[in-house]
Amino acid sequence: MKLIVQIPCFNEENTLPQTVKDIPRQIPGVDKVEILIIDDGSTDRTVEIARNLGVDHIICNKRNQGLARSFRVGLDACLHLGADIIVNTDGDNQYAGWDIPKLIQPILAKEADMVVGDRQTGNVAHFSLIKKILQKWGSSAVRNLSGINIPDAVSGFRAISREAALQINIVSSFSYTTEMLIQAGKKNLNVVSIPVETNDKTRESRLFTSIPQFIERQLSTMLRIYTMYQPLRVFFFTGTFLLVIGIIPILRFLYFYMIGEGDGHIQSVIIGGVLSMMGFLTYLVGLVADIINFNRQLIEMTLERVRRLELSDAHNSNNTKMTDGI
Ligand SMILES: Nc1nc2c(ncn2[C@@H]2O[C@H](COP(=O)(O)OP(=O)(O)O)[C@@H](O)[C@H]2O)c(=O)[nH]1
Ligand SMILES: [Mg+2]
Repeated sequence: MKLIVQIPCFNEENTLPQTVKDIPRQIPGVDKVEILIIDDGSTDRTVEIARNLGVDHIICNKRNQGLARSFRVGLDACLHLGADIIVNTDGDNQYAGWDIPKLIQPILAKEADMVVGDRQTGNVAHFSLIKKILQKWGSSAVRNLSGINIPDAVSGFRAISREAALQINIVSSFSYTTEMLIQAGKKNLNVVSIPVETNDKTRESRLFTSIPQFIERQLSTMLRIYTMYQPLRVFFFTGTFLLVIGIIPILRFLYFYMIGEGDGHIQSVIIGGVLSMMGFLTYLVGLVADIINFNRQLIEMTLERVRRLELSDAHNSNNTKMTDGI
C-alpha cells in the first residue's frame, strides 16, 4: 500500500518546510509514504527548498498553470508512481499533516473512495463571518448539485483512492474542489467527510483576491460542471422558464382580444412570441447538449481505459527494467 501526499505550490518557500515536516512518514496500514511537490512556476526558492527537504518527487511547471491544472498533473503523476492512495494538502501549512492517518482511514478500510477533511469552519477563529456564510452556502449548493453531503466542500485536504483517481477528470482551470465533488457524486463514488484540525493562518489566500471574485469563480465552475453532467435538466428548466413567461403576455393579448379590445395589444403578442420561441430553442439546445453528454461519457470511458492500459504498460516496463537490472 503506497500513499503519495501531493502538495501544489505557488511560491511557498516560507511555509513548505513546516508543511513537509508535519507529514508522518510512517502510517499503520501503509507500506510507503512519499511526497510529491507540484511547483507551479514559483518565482521564489520553493523548488530548492523542496529538494533540500528531501521530498521524493518534484514536478515543475515552467509557467503558472493554476491550481486545478496542477492538481490534475499531480494526480496523473501519482497514478504513474503507483500510488494506492493520494492525499492532497496545501503548501501554506493550513492543514495539519498529522491528521493524514485519520484522513485515509476510510479508504484503508475500503469504506470510501474519497475523504474530505472538514475544517469545521464555524469554529475557526480567523475565518470572517462572510467567509463562514459563503462556505456554508457553497457546501449546500454542492450538496444540491452532486447529491453528496460534504460540510466543507472547498477544503483542499482530501484523500482519494487509486480507483477514484482513475475516474476523475478535472477540466476547469481554476478550482478543482467543487468540480471533483460534483463529478464524484455523478459517478456514484462514495465520498465521506471527517473533521480535521487546521493550523493558524500563515498568509492571505492566493487563490482569491476578493469575496466577489470567489463567488463568481465558484458559481461559474458549479454551473458549468453541473451543466456538463445534467445538460437536459438545465436546458429544460431554462426553456420552461422562458416558455412560462412567454405565455403570460400571449394570454393577456387573448383576453383583450376576446373582450373585443385586441387592437393596441400587439406588443404583448410579439414579446410573448419571442420568449416562447426562445423557450423552444432552449429545449432544442438541450437535446444537442444531451447528445454531447453521451459523447462525454464515451470519451470518459475511453480515457479511463487508456489510463489503465498506460499504467499497466508502465507497470510491466518497470518490472522488465527491474529484471534487466538483475
Ligand atoms: N498550482 C498552483 N497552486 C496554487 C496557485 N495559487 C495557490 N496555489 C496553491 O494552492 C494551495 C491553496 O492556496 P491558498 O492561497 O492557501 O488558498 P486558500 O485555499 O484560499 O487558502 C496552496 O498550496 C498554494 O500554494 C497557483 O496559481 N497554482
Ligand atoms: Mg490557504
